[in-house]
Amino acid sequence: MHTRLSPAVILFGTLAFSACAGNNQSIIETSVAQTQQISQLETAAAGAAATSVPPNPEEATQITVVETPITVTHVLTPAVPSGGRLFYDVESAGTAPQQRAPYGDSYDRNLLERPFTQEMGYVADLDIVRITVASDSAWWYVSVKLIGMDPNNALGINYGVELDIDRDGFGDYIIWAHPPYTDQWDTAPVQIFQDQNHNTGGLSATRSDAPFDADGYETLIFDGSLGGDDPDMAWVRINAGADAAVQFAFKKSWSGTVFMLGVIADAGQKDPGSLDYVDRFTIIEAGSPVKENSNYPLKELFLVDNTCREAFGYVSNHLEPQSCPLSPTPTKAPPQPTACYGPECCDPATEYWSDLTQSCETLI
Ligand SMILES: [Ca+2]
Ligand SMILES: [Ca+2]
Ligand SMILES: [Ca+2]
Ligand SMILES: [Ca+2]
Repeated sequence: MHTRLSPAVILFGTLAFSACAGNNQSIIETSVAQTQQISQLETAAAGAAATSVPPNPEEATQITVVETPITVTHVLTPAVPSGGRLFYDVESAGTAPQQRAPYGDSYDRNLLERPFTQEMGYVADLDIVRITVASDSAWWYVSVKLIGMDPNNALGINYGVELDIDRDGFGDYIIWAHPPYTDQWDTAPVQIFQDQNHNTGGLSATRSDAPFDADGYETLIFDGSLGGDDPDMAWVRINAGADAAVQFAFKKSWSGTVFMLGVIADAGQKDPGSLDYVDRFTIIEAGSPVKENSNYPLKELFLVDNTCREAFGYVSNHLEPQSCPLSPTPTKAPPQPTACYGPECCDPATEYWSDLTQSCETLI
């Protein structure tokens, strides 16, 4: 159970008016609850309308805002996840001294690797490294490993989990957490927004449609600080383990068990109604964190990192828009002694090692 102060507006109205009828003047006070007197006043005012003096606006109405506590009582609390499936994001720690991301910023695919300020200052607490998704009978758990250790960074970082239920590349829900965070499961920092009019991907989930005006995830369906019909839908905590700088839990009974899932860390735009950000800014406006890109450095879109979307509850063909690439299939065949495998096999002048594909990829 937690208690929050939430603004509840209580009106103590003091309605005063001056009505002149010849030399007569009357001032009548009433409260909002005294509706009968208000009615009488309105009748009197109407009768004197021809000769009334307009009320002084400063004296006409007094509004007092009183904060009353809202108590949220929980029924079901997440447990401690174990196991789960991993997927990875590019990390920029190694290249941060050169004020650049190594790669991993594929603008048309809505894949952002921008844990940098607009001046290309690196923010480790924004840099997603890997995601672990686990479940039990009641919950999905999403653990986010960051390079940094302080999700309560003074920049104010929102962390989000995007769910694409029908796997069309247009996100359908975002579980959106805001600081301050604690190491205890809490719903108060969590909201869930839904896209009800299918425009989180703009016109296409596979390209930047900027400049495109849309409302992203526009509908708030859960606010953990207020409770609601189900006060237990989504939770967050921090520092839950080496791979869980930020950890989410959300109810299976709400989300179902089939979706694509991606994660975002955001200290820049911080606006679910503007996702996908690649549809708000052209690549020229947004800039690039990759030095080999002609749009380097970052410009309008910065302080944000996100992941590809991994499939859960079904067998993916990895062709879904915004999906993670196919991971190499584990094989029991012994490694070929002459085969070169690993980052040391890449030509540093033209290639980089990809944790996603487990192979050398050509620098863009
Ligand atoms: Ca990253
Ligand atoms: Ca969708
Ligand atoms: Ca798009
Ligand atoms: Ca929308």
